Amino acid sequence: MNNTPEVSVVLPCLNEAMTVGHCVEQALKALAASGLRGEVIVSDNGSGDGSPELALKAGARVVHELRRGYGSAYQCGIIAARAPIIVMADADNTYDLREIPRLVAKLCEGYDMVLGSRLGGVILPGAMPWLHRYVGNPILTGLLNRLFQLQLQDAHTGLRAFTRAGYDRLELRTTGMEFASEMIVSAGQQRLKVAEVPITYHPRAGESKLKTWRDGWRHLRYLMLRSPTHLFLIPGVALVLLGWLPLVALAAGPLVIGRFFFDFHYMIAGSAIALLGLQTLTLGVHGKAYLVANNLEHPDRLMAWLQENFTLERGLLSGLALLLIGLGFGLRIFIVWAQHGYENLFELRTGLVALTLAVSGTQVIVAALFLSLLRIQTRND
Ligand SMILES: Nc1nc2c(ncn2[C@@H]2O[C@H](COP(=O)(O)OP(=O)(O)OP(=O)(O)O)[C@@H](O)[C@H]2O)c(=O)[nH]1
Ligand SMILES: [Mg+2]
Repeated sequence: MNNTPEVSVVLPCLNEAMTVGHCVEQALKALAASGLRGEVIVSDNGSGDGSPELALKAGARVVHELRRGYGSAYQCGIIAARAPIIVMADADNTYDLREIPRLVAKLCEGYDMVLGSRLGGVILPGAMPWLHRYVGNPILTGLLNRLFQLQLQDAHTGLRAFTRAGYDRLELRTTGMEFASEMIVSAGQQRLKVAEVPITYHPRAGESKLKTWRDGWRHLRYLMLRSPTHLFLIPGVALVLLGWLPLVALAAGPLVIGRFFFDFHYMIAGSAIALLGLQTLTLGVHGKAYLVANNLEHPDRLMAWLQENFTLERGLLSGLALLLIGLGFGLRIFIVWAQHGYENLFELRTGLVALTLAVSGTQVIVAALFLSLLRIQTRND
């Protein structure tokens, strides 16, 4: 008889003595009732309340992870799972584990991952604080959808089913609660087929391990860092354009628009903004290259285009060209000054354009070198 489980249910557990035994039993019963060979793995993190013993008694396999954190616990538990289908859920009675077979059935329709949607299902009174229900979860899910072109109702649900093969493609590595975000972001990047099914969320027994502000920030921080396009590239391009606007518009002389008089002060600010923008923009390119090099992102159109066209040599040459144009303007100032007997130098406008071009050129040279360094890593990988 084949004893290999078809479904592994992984429950992370940190001091859930009140509920973990019930969760294990409920999961095992639900699997048996729908004719699925299953196992339950409880991933403990040094609970001091006897949770591991209770889990064991209820029929679970218990694994112990030394590194603290929700993500660490899952990584350890999922490594120990033996089935080709894995279900993750909390050990706190908030998810009705009798819903597991529904998620598995949906997965078997050909998906790589199925999420139990609380926001698209039922949230029982007292199950979710209003700050999470109406602020945290919708904002973080909305942001995630926007940044990574997804259309999910509830990205932070803890009840999920996925295939082992799909999971292995994600190469997840975060240790805290942001693991839940990482899984979704990576699933999007790896083009996993994801579906949602409505579920019911129940009030928790025992103390919550979720710290609203600490964990909310960990999610937000993670989402931002995985999207250099929004964090760096778009603001960088906007700043470069904003900075060059006064540099170009006022290069020939002051402008009067209505009651307003615009002079070189705006060019000084413009120069600083343009340089800051270019720096931010190049950080964005480097950030994207880093994600590609570490298999956290597939090269998009921009990165493919840069890979094709922005070789180190071309980067160095374009940077050098900008630097030389800047120096050329500088030389012109010097010549004009010399022609006037080195007196009364006031070439601020040209000077600012020259300075901005020369520094931008240098920055492009340095950025091209650094991008190449990141690409060496890509090739080695
Ligand atoms: N092993 C381990 N388990 C953890 C850790 N942090 C949380 N858990 C477990 O992960 C599950 C989710 O944590 P919860 O505190 O329920 O967080 P939540 O579901 O987002 O918040 P609530 O809605 O308040 O339940 C629970 O089963 C916890 O026991 C940890 O550091 N280590
Ligand atoms: Mg919970």
